[in-house]
Amino acid sequence: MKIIFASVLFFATVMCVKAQHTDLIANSEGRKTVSLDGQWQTIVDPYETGYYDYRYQPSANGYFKDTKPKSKSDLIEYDFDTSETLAVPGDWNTQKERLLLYEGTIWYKKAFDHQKKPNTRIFVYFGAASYLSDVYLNGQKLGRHEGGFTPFNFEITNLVRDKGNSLIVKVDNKRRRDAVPTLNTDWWNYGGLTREVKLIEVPDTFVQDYFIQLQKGSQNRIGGWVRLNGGKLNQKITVRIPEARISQTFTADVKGYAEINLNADLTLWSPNNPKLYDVKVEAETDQVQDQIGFRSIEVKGSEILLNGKPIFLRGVSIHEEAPFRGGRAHSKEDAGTLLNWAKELGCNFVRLAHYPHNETMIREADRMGIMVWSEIPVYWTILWENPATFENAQAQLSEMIARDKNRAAIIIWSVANETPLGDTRLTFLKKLIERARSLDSTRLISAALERHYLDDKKTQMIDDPLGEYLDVLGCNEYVGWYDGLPEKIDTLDWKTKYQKPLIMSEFGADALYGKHGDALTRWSEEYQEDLYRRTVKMLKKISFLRGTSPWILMDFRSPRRPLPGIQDFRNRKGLISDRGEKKKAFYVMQEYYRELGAPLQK
Ligand code: GCB
Repeated sequence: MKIIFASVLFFATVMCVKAQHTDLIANSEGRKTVSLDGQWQTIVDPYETGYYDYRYQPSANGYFKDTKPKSKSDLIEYDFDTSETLAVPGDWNTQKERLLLYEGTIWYKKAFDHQKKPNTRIFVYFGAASYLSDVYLNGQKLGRHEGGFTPFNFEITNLVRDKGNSLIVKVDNKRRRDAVPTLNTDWWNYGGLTREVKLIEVPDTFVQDYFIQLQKGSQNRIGGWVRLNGGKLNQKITVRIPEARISQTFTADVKGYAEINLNADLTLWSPNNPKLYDVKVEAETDQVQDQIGFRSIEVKGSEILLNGKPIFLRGVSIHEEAPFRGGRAHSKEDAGTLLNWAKELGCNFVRLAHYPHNETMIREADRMGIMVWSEIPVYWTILWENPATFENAQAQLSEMIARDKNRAAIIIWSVANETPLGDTRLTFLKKLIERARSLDSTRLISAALERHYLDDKKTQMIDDPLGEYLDVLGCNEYVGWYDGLPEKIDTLDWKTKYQKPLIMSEFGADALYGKHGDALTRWSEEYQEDLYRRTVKMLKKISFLRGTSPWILMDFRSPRRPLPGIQDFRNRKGLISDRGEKKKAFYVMQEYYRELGAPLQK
């Protein structure tokens, strides 16, 4: 009987892997937090011995129990406290040479004390963990999170102790066919607790989330909502923007939800003047503060309008890879280096490929006045027909929007990159677009599509049926690199079936910094430079072009790129090497952006 009870309990606590984590606490930055960053004890577990028993059944006494021998005869085959450590935040691959190519499970443990104050609730918040995480506190499972690039949190109010807490996370970065992304990509599969981990302390009833932006199409009317979580939901909520002399009170309904609607006379956010306001959301039991910019973004025919005026998006694509040291970028310094390079290039826009980047990057873009395209890793050939794959993609999309919906810098949500035409794919992506629009009606939706040739062998046609559902067309093209030699670029005409703006979301060529040759020598800076020259000429002729984000700002690691002495497992399409050296093509693009009105930078 005891055994049955114990195993039922075990099933409920350990096996309940579907346990939903609490909805995201928006703006973890503006809260009372305790950082858990630093060194964590870790156990590398390629066979998942800490999770499954020898019959490959989930074990009741896995590593998450963090058990210590009670006597000298006890058999315990692991010990976090004498195991090696890894830094958090940080990918594991670049911290230890033998982990560079590791794909599997690593267990992380952090011990901490926490004196909980009366009438407060505590959450543990993860900026991101790549890719699949099972989280335990003091031997109890908090839940599971899937997806390597979005934040999640769990409530630990009733589990946390004053002293000696053991927080354990099993992080597994094995690639899977049904995952998002799927098995093959063109970037490194960095694993680990790649972003910050913290405790967030809030009052019993707290402001869980809010959406405060200009209403679609308006430059003087703020719309949105505030949502409370807790036992006292029916409260008064005041939204204050002191600098704009705004203070308006709303009442949350019984579900803790209040709709926001107010007139505002604001200095609008733009690349020339990235004005952010201090915004306070004050409920009776809690208050939060954020810095929010206000701007409108719309399309009209093939124009993109920022604050009602046509704009050209002078962009560049960026991976979340750290300059100089390599590995996943996560710090303010990483963001500063990458975004300052983009500014130097003449950018007012960046495409943050191919997954949501860290929050610091978005907040820096907000402060620096750089518009952002943010996307989810629905990349190449996802399992379109698999419902769980869809749920996963939709969750990643929702978490991306939940975190960044108040950032003026973000103007575009992108749902996919270079996905193959087909009915199941179209249905999948249409549903994602519907979801994005239902969560955020104020921003533009795009996807990076492909083009095809018409019979004349020179017309590049963009008529992907998905185009009908997008606000802005994105198109990746590699004429002159994967498709012919650069002179082919001179012959092309561009057409689209849709009366919509186009962003050339990728083009480029690999060049090893310092390798010279003539313009037909692959991997040379001159080849890349020539390809950029010809591409810029071509771009100038596309009447519906409203933006470009060449591939890519900086060289990045990729297992698809083995060529010795040249690639050495790096995609070399950067305009800048991973050591910060600018290639010749950088200056071609800089010149083009100057002609398009980019201000001179240092
Ligand atoms: C693409 C992909 C990008 C690759 C790039 C390349 O089309 O979207 O992820 O890295 O091409 O270099 O081949």
